[in-house]
This record gives sequence, C-alpha cells and structure tokens, in this order.
Amino acid sequence: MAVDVSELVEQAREGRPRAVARLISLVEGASPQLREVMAALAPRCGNAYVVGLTGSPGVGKSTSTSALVTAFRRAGKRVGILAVDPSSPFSGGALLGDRVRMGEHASDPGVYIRSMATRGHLGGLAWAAPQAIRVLDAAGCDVVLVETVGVGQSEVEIAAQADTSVVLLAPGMGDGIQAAKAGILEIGDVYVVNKADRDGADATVRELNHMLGLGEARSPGDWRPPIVKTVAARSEGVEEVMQALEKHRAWMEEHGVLAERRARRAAREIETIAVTALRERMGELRGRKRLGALAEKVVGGSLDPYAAADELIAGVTEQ
Ligand SMILES: Nc1nc2c(ncn2[C@@H]2O[C@H](COP(=O)(O)OP(=O)(O)OP(=O)(O)O)[C@@H](O)[C@H]2O)c(=O)[nH]1
Ligand SMILES: [Mg+2]
Repeated sequence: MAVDVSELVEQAREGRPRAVARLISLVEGASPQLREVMAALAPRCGNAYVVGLTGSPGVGKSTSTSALVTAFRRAGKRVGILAVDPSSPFSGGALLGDRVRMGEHASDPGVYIRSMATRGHLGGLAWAAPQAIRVLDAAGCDVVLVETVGVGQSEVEIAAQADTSVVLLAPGMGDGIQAAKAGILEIGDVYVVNKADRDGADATVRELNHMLGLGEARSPGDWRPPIVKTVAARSEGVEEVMQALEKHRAWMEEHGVLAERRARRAAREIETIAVTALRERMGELRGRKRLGALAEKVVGGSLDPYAAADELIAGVTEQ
C-alpha cells in the first residue's frame, strides 16, 4: 500500500515513534517507495554520531548499550538503538531479549529501539543498516547505537558503518582473543572488557593490550584504542566508556578523520546500492533468457565471452 512519504518524514522529524517505525519498515521491506523516502531524508541527515558495538554472543552488548543509553539520556541526547541480527531472517528472538534488557528505556520518548534482521536482503547488512541509520539520524537522534552480534564479516561491516567502533570482550569466554586474531584488532576504536566482576578480566586486558601493542609503531597523534573494564550489569565503567567515546570523537574531528570516515561510508553505500541494483537487473536478464542466448552464441563460436559480457552489461544499464 502506498504511503504518504512526506507526511511520514514530517512526523518522524517531530519525533513520533510510529512514523520512525514505519519508515524503518519501508527500509527493511525494501519498499518500492524507498527512493522517495531516502530523497526526503537526505537533507536532514548527517547529525547523528554513530557508535557500533560488536562482540561475541552473550558478551554483554545489549546490557552495555542500555547502560550507555542511560548515560546519553542524562546528557540530554536523543538516542536511537539498532539491534542488527545478521544471521537471522527474523528479529523476533533478539527483540524479545532486548525488550527485557532495554525495558527501562521502552517508554522514554527520547529513545527509539529497533531490531532488524538482514539475512535474505540482497546486499544484507551493508545495504540495510545504513538506510535505517539514516532514518534515525533524520528523526533527530543525536546518537545512534548499532549492536551487531559478532559473526566474522558482520563485525567488519558494522565497523565500516560506525563513526566509532566499540569491540566488547569478556573474560573466561576463551574465544575472546581468538576473535581478536580473526581481525577485531583492526576495527576497534575502543575496547571494552565487560563482566569484569568475573575472574580473568585483568588477564584479558593484559592479553589484549599486548596484542594491540604488537602492531607497527604508531606515529605521534595516532589513535591508540583504549581498553576499558566494565561491569555493564551494574553500570560500572560506563562513565569511562563515555569518556573514551568523547575522546575518540574529539580526536577524529581534530584530525579530519570523521569527515573522511563518513565520505568513505557514503562511497561504500553508493557502491552497495549500485551493485545490488545491477545484480537484480542481471537476474531479470537471466530470467528473460538473455544470458542463455549469449551463452549459446559463445558455445557456438559466433561470439567471444568478452563481447558477450559487454552485451550483457549494455543490457543491464539500458532502461
Ligand atoms: N556477570 C556479569 N554478567 C553480565 C554483565 N553484563 C551482562 N551480563 C549478563 O550476560 C548475559 C548476556 O548479556 P547481553 O547484554 O544480552 O549480551 P549480548 O552481547 O547483547 O548478547 P547477544 O545479543 O545474544 O549476542 C545476560 O544474562 C546479562 O545479564 C556483567 O558485567 N557481569
Ligand atoms: Mg544483545
């Protein structure tokens, strides 16, 4: 059913949660009206500070997010929370858990909470999350917190979409430093060792510190990711995380890194949308046997594969 997009955008800007929810649903459902939505949102985007939180399942991302929301709210900020589940086509399960952990914010008009499943989308996480972030940004959120379960590639993807990436670890999970080897050492701007009430937190901090120091020598002025110990369940250490975020943001602004990251993010977003559109169009051509016809010519020797590929590309871009 067609929706009055400009009215929805207007209502979202006034901070009406149902309008924000509707807009994100249009994004999630890859609505044909998406172009219209994005065109209407564009002039209102660019104000939100986007913080990504990643880490293994159960490390305490939602609990930490909730504690951070409390801190940001105390500072008078409007906050959007996007819980992205890259492994599931349904977000119901994650949502239920988060309702419990984020319950205290559910009735706060200055907070939007949204779960999002990205599997099954062409382009997946890289495509869907930035669009939802834009909705929250345009709706006047000063901060958008994006929680993603760390399953390999998704960590890297979400880090690419955030202004600041927070990587969470917990002691005694065994896989913490293993995960670090798998690439999180490159993506964290701030590291949090949560569940510091448990044995082994200091060892995890030491190990992480050691691994972070192994990289090549940094030049003065480079960002050295801090490691913060927290007990998110008791809101301990959350002030330190807030300070680390503030410092990182200030450092990025001072060194032009924030603008650089945002430009890179936009470039990647454009590329993803273009590639997704091309792939869709390619699929249509395949459906219309265009590819099959070209393949027969190549088999028969009347066309070489390069010329056939050129023809296919021409078919993709022609309207
Ligand atoms: N002991 C202890 N438990 C904690 C702490 N923080 C969170 N927990 C508990 O750890 C469990 C998982 O916390 P969540 O915040 O749901 O973790 P998550 O990373 O969001 O989990 P997924 O979204 O399922 O990947 C919950 O039972 C929390 O109560 C902490 O600092 N100490
Ligand atoms: Mg969670």
